[in-house]
Amino acid sequence: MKAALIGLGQAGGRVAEAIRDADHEAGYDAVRGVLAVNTARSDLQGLDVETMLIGEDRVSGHGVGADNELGASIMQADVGEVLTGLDGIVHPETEAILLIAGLGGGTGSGGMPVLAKELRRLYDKPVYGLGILPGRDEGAIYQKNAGQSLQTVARETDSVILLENDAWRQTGESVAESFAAINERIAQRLILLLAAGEAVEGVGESVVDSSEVLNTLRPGQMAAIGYAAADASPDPGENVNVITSTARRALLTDMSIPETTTAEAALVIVAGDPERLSRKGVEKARKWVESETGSMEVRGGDFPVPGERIAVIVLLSGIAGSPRLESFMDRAIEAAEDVDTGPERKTAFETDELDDLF
Ligand SMILES: Nc1nc2c(ncn2[C@@H]2O[C@H](COP(=O)(O)OP(=O)(O)OP(=O)(O)O)[C@@H](O)[C@H]2O)c(=O)[nH]1
Ligand SMILES: [Mg+2]
Repeated sequence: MKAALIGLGQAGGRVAEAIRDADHEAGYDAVRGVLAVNTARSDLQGLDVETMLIGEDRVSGHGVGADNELGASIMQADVGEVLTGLDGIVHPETEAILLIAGLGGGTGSGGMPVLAKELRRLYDKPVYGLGILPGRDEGAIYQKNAGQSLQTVARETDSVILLENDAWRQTGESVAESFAAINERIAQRLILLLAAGEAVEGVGESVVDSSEVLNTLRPGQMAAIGYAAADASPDPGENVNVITSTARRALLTDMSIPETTTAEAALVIVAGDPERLSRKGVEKARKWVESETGSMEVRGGDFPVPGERIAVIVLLSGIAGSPRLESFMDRAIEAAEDVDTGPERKTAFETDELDDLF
């Protein structure tokens, strides 16, 4: 699928750049334009993509400091400029626009729903979100921002693919230490999804094409993605079990929203050398995902790429019932209460139960 990427805020810009790099490295040519938008000048300077600074009149290039209402208001005020900046980024052949942001901050969190709404009015193309949710040990303001933003993003985009920052974190690493590694993992998975059906020679009927990705991502729904890979045998017959066990690992151990195994629709993409891929294996994996997710709408197909390994992508759409997503929303609601009453809250040293001496 030919995609335009718009990274909003710090996380958005970095992840957009990582996806573009993964696309170039693999030679897929699915990413046809990238723009990074931020209110913080210094966060744009390190990026090797086209950039745009917004809100300079209000925050002088210093970011919005996790104030997502300010982030939304700045995007609203400067949206004309952003849309003009997309002239060279969104082309007639573009099949989807992907907005990317950390939903816990200010610029991306507030900016994504505002920009999505305007883009959907302007373009006759699907507008998707890739939203990063804060890890469990991030502060209350991030949880609150992300909960608020997620609700609005789900409403204003054609679908939002979610990632929780704890999902692919290695134990012992802080969130900040692992950003680069997490961003690479996001890129590796997203690019397979975007590139499936692109740059494929000698397309067979079992090959996934972009319409299957588009049809799996349903309007108003939240989605998650998982990935796993394994060495494959030169004999496709021996790879039936390799494909099914890899699909199992992708769904059970790697989802971008962990512990998410039910969905309304799903797509299973099996990437590998056509000489090694087994049609039977792909069909078995698809059937297994059907029974595991309880979805009657599971698409499956292959993505012919050279190499000795087989990789499986599982895309789940309609994951509102995910327990992990529910516990995130609980966290966000609780954080909103804390943040609202925050400034007046008494500490242990300022309690009503003890009178001051004088
Ligand atoms: N995966 C990942 N998450 C990030 C990265 N940078 C920040 N985050 C997460 O994104 C959220 C904060 O969003 P940022 O992108 O830093 O905020 P912003 O949009 O720049 O907004 P302001 O800085 O408030 O103006 C937090 O939950 C962070 O954990 C990154 O490079 N990768
Ligand atoms: Mg920032």
